[in-house]
Amino acid sequence: MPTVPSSPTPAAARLRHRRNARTLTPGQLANFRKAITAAQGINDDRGYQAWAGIHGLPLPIFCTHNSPLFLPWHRAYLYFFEKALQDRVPGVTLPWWNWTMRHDEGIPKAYTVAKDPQGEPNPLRSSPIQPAGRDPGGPARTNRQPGRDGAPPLPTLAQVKDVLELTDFMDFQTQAEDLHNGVHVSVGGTMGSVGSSAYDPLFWAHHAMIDRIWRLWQLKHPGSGPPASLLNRALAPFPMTVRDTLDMDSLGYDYAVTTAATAGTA
Ligand SMILES: [Cu+2]
Repeated sequence: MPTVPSSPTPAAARLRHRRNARTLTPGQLANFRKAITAAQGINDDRGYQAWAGIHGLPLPIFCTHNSPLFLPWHRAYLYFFEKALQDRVPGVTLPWWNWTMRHDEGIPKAYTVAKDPQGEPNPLRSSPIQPAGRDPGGPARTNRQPGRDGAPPLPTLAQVKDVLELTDFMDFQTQAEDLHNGVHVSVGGTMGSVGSSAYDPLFWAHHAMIDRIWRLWQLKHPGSGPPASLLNRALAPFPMTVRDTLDMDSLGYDYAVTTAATAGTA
């Protein structure tokens, strides 16, 4: 179990911005790759394998799907994983994959090219999967199968806009999770497995997009949120409750151009 800080960073911390994976500067992309590579090189509970293992395998499976905690739990997960990356490279943030854009390209090139500009293997393309993190008989590295026969198309901007119109948090969350499921299935391979999906570096970019959609929804429906009965629910194994995930100022991050753009324009 990775060691997590005892409490979220206080409000005074500087606000950091997550960015669109397709518009990272070469320096931002290089820093993010450096952080992932550094995390991959650590074999204790600060390392990539340990963080990926929280979601699904090895057991216990902590992630919450089909649950009222889906969005808050994954927000906490990304928050602490991003902190772990910032321990490797100060200031890095998780990019998001806006899967409503560039359906012709599909997965952003940052995540698909074989080599980085220095000719080193691209750590965002695939990751090892520790033996206990594999599905029975599953592969030792992550893989993807987008565009295979039967792969559903990625969600569209119109679908995201419809979901953002929903005024009730639980309705919104359920439909956002449905869109999210479709992306996992569309990518296929490791991303199609709850047990192993978090080992694929693309997982974090996909979930950052889901988290961003929640942020856009929060801005659109300022008086709405999870029902009071959920606010004190704990988000194990993280030292956060649902309430702790609601205020971006206290979390210390936001999405670049969030307030100016809809989900489709960045
Ligand atoms: Cu997911």
